[in-house]
Amino acid sequence: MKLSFDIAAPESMSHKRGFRIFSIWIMAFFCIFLDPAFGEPSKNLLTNSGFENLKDGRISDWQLPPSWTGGFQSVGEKNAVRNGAFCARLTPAQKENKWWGRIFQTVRSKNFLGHRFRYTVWVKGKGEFHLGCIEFMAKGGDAKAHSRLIRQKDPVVLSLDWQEVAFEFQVMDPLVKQLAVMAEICGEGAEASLDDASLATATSPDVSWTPPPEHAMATMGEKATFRVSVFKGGQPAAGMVIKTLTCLEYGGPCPKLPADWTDIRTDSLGIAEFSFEPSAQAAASAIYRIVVAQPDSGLACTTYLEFANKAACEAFATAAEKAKLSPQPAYLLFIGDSLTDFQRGYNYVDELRSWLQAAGKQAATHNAGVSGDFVTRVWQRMNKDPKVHRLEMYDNLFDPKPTHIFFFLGHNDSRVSYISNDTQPHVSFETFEDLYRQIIQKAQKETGARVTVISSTSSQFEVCKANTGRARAAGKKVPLYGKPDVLEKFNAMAKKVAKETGADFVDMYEPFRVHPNKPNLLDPNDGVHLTNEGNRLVALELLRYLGR
Ligand SMILES: [Ca+2]
Repeated sequence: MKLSFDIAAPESMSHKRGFRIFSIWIMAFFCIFLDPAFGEPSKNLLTNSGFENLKDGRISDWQLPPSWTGGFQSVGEKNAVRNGAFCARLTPAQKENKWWGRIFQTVRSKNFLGHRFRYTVWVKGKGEFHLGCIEFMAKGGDAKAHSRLIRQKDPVVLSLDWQEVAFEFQVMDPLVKQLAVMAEICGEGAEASLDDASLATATSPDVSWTPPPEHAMATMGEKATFRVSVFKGGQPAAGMVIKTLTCLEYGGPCPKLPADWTDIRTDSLGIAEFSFEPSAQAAASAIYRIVVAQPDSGLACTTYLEFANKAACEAFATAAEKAKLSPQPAYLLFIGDSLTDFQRGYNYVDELRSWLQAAGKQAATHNAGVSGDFVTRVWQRMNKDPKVHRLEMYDNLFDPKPTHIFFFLGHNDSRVSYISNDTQPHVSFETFEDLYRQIIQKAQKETGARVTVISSTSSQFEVCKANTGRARAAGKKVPLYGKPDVLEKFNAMAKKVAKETGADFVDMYEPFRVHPNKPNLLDPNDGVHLTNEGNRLVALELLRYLGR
């Protein structure tokens, strides 16, 4: 996805803003980003916050786009570093008659609306230094205002001693679709050493609440009602403003529902209640995003709400009721590819968790899915190979210790290559067997959890073939996904390995293959990824498995 990135030059030393607009494009892959659960105030939402990680000699995760200016280098001299082996040095260059240098990092979550953040960086050097944030706006409206840079009001004058610079901000504009934090040095001859950056949610310590669930499924034609209880100093807080914002997240026309905040106030018991009912024209599998915020305290949360027909809701409720979950509280870890990684917040992991919780079970989930994964990469990441794609996705994989681990892999392993004339799978059959066994055994040994191997789903192969055919006709040597005979061979091997290691096996292939409405389950563009209907089938099958 491309984001427009129009940022003004820094404020000049006088009172005038630099009005010249720079326009660059950055690639922002937010669909694959981990969505950290906000609400844990101490959690650092930045990656490479200590500037320790380098890629091809450059500092990872932080960017200095070509239309900005300045120098940004890693420094490893012992006396220069505050913590670890490296810090970063930011220096200015002359542009638009000003000396400045600026870097940014994109926040890896889209659930920032309503939250108050505290962004801090330890800095030393000389010159004037600013922290700030960049809000990227949804398209539409003022075409020029695709992003907005907000600086801390007064610059910090640097000295040769380390000092912690802090900037607090709150994101309340519903049009903001992505967030970044930035650091800037100004002045000729200036330079800043940066280390130990942090971005965390910041809430008032005396205010707490019971927010709505992270995900909920309601019966179509009925109102979904949520309650929020707010406490101040441990007592129910009356008259507190609660803001809610509802927009269509999935399964509808673009642009999404017009969204603006609605204000309600807590009653004398500190309770605020609000309801949502989709229009009669809404798509049956639409998902709504409801942001709830208590702006004075900085408390905020996101609920994903979906509606299903009565029969589907009853099937879920029955399966969740029968699901046996032991021990409780249960902590369910999911390891998989894009089928697990995509649609975070409302995919099968979330549907499974919210139905278990609705049935009164104590269940928490950890979604460690990584788009594009296959057994080799899972194994490398489990063994902390520094070169592996998105290594940080398995940080604290077994902490807290899971009670249940689900593996849901196979589509990337079994895709066949163009150069082999669609005969050779991406991962050899022997490697798949060997590594899947080692992965399961390592998980069992290190956690003692109940391990479940889920077979890969059946694809809509006609769509896979057409999709690949189009790309190849355009000269791309892309692989072919979803070949039934190859998938079946890999699934049989997954089943064999599960049996040998004492893991459970859930066949997700047949429920998809024989489903009367199979095309509804799979992305019509590629035939492999799950639609919301597909996610619901996976969630329901897993609930039924837990009840067996
Ligand atoms: Ca460091």
